[in-house]
Amino acid sequence: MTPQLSHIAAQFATAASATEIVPLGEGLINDTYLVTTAPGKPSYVLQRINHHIFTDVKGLQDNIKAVTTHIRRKLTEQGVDDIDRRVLTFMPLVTDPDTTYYFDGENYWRMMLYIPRSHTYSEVSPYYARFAGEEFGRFQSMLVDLPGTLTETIPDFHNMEFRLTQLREALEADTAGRLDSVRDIADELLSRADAMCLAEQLHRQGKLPKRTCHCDTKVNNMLFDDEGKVLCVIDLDTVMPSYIFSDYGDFLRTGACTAPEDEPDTDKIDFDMDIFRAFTEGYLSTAGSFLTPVEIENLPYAAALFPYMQAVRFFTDYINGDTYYKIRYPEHNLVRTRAQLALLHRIEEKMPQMTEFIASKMA
Ligand code: GN1
Ligand code: MG
Repeated sequence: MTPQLSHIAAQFATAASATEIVPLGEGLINDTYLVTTAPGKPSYVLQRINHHIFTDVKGLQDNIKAVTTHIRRKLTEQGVDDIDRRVLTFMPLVTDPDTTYYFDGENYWRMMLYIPRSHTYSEVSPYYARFAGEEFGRFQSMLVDLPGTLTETIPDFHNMEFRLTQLREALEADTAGRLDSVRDIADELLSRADAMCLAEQLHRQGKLPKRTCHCDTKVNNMLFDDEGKVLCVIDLDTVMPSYIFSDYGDFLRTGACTAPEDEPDTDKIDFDMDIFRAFTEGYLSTAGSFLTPVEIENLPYAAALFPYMQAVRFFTDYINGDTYYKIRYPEHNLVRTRAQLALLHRIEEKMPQMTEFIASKMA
């Protein structure tokens, strides 16, 4: 535990002071630590917010407050008894009960209650995928009547047209001089550009609404209890208005993929239809009541869109010289890109089956 970290932890109004602070999780953007305090007292999660990416930290924390307060109220109305395990609790500053972040002159920090006896997984079985689908659908449905509008913490975050503009700019500049050796990937990505911007096209035609979405529904952004039941959704940084495709598609990108998102051996990458079916069934059971026919019929497109968008984002970062995502080795973003493209290919083969399954559920 460095003196700097314990000094930061001490800025927050917690039940007891830190005795141990160790790194936690594997996020690609923020730095996360588990803070242990005295025996019998709660533990906490301390996070350094990447403010180069989340430039409006106040707006970010205001969003999170609006969302967690709203969900807390809904759970209370529903008579749920273990509310502190079902929604995140952010700690205020010792000096200011209305502020949930601390600026140390260089970095922004926040702290939340650690939910004991909780687990995250990087893979799920079909059995748990069903619970995950139900929970993300429930999360979206609880936020359907969220008063006011949320800030787009990262503007145009899941806007495919914008992500392609960033890619084209990166290719044009070729800052790191890497384009020559990977031109085939650039060509493949650009050849699908128009088809993959369907969501923006539908939105402009007034056929696709924006709703409050989580926008980072990777499988490891969900907490499960000891019995494997879903407790709650975590990592609320990107909760913002988006198309429901975001949450549906990004879960399947990681949850239904048979390998990690940076698997170097693309032969190991497949799209697991059992997980697809279980997740989709769960999702439709809780979100089906508010989804429109256009949203439902384009769920297979959503499943393809997110590996594609992630390939575009990883590749853009590779071309830019790795300025956005944390990398563990020089070619990491390129390996990630290839893995996402391989997954996209597997998904494209299975889209007719997906369409058929969804139609059968809605019949
Ligand atoms: C980032 O920080 P993390 O790992 O939860 C990224 C997501 C990507 C994901 C890919 C703010 O999420 O959009 O899908 O990496 N978050 C941001 O693993 O860019
Ligand atoms: Mg995360």
